[in-house]
Amino acid sequence: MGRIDKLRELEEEVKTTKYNKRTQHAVGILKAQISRLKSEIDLDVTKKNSSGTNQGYYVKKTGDASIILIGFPSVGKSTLMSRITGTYSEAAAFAFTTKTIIPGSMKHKGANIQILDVPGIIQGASSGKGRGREVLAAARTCDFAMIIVDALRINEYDAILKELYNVNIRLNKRRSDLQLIKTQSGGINVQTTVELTKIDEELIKSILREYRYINADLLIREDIDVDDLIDFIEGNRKYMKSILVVNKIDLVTPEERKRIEKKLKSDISISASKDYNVEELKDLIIERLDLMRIYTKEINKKPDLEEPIVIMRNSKVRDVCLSLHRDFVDRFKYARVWGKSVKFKGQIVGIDHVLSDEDIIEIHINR
Ligand SMILES: Nc1nc2c(ncn2[C@@H]2O[C@H](COP(=O)(O)OP(=O)(O)OP(=O)(O)O)[C@@H](O)[C@H]2O)c(=O)[nH]1
Ligand SMILES: [Mg+2]
Repeated sequence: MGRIDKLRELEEEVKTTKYNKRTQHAVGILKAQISRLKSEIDLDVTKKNSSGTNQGYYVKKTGDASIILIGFPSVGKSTLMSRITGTYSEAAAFAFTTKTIIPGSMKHKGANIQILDVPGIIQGASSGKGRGREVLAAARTCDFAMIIVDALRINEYDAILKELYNVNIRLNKRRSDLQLIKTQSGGINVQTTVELTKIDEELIKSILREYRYINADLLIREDIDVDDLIDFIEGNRKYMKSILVVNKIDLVTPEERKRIEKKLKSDISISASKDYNVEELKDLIIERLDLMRIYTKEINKKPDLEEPIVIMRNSKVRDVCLSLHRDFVDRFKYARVWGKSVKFKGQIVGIDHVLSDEDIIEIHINR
């Protein structure tokens, strides 16, 4: 049996197994097997693609952060794109109007945000339907996902989440706080600092064995489930933040709007074509992106307080270096920092120092 058939078979088995205490163990192991198989298949696809058959989309990153618009066809992605960036992207009443990635930039509150308008995705996108794989691959390179749902077709939301999950994108989560170290002998040891309510030690060990761990120490610091553990072991998951936008809110009654917002727990309702709530959406994007401003200063000069570098919150000195010039990382000696991230004014820090909003930085490099 080919790997794809095997994958289908395992997925079917999970689907048809009633989940309860008794089957929990078996389902956990099946999930690990599925995940491993998927990674193997993905690796093959990547290898094939890099040999030149299918390059996918490549978009140069510009600006302080990038956001991808994700939604089914005709939900209004391009209409919104044109509205918030000033870059025209064709919109029309039929599906798959947008056929490639169209980048635009949204300037708001001092930040310059790249927005990618992309073809709509549909159910099965992650396994290659439509332009699904390319779009989802592009999503992985972005900092943020804006999920757009049509107010008249809100049932599509679950399908989108599923497709994103299938390509290993995890929304509004972070990698679990675990520590896994291969050892020479002694089997698998599991240590926990919290009570585990969703997975037991036996299952943890079985899953690790699926991944060919024979001797290892695992330290668990939070109440994880099977999926969290698999995500951790696989390590190739993309954790990204997202905003859920309901568009075309002009087409529903106020009562219906309330019902939708409650059901989806959406972040904002807008009308891209009627320009309703679009400014509020722009504010929300900036707020959720969690950006910070870093001022640079040359040695023996005053800092430039006019034009900060805008960068993701919790970025390191390294990220500032990268945004200035690639060379700065290789030639980095040390940096001096003034501001909230340091104890003393002009404190000397290394390249992995985490900066705070409105810090001033002076970078010293080897000449
Ligand atoms: N009533 C209403 N119609 C809208 C709104 N936003 C977009 N539309 C219409 O919805 C249709 C589809 O809009 P597009 O912007 O092309 O949608 P899209 O998501 O980019 O579609 P694809 O590129 O095919 O994936 C167009 O006819 C738009 O005019 C809205 O807020 N209200
Ligand atoms: Mg479009």
